[in-house]
Amino acid sequence: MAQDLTKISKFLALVLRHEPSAAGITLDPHGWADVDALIRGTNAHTKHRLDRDLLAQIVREDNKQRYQFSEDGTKIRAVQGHSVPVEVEMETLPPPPVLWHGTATRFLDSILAEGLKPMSRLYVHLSKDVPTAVKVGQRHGRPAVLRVDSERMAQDGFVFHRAANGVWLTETVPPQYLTVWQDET
Ligand code: HQG
Repeated sequence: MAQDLTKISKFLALVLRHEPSAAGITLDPHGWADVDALIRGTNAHTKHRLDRDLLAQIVREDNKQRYQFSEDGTKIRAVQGHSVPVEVEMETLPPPPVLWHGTATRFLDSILAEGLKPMSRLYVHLSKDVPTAVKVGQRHGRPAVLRVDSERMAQDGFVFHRAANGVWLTETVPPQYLTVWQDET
């Protein structure tokens, strides 16, 4: 994706997950923003120039499929990653036996003591494979990967959701379900 599209996409993530007021808009209880209001607000509040075609291109080409349009195309939302309290409808389903969480090495002591917490977001985000978790961890510093015993968590009654883009979400992961993953290859 071209550089300016990436910048607009980052702005959309901010607006649709964390700070709708940055575009002078509000989200409905399910996280939806009105497409016309978002375009108008982005053009009024920022240097970005957004129109329907560009927005559609960003949604289509986003490398993590972070956004979705409503069926009639009048609304848009982020499929996961929110810090604002919205209820995005998601599948609740049994997780794969193992999931992964990428973090930075400097957080490990705290995570192994307290478990994984959602921090500023609504959920703890889990990856379906190690390479994805490594990339997530690299965003924070020197990466470390935790193995999550999601099978045992599910047996113990923890609930998992899968966002429309395949990211797994759960409210918290207590430390007894975590082990630090070591690359043995
Ligand atoms: C850490 C990106 C200390 C946690 C990614 C993480 C993901 C703790 C950081 C999505 C802790 C929060 C989410 C504890 C958790 N003590 N640190 N008890 N519990 N942490 O960014 O999972 O590109 O909110 O390990 O790909 O890194 O934005 O969460 O390092 O899917 O679409 O606190 O965001 O996707 O950081 O990333 P974040 P995350 P996008």
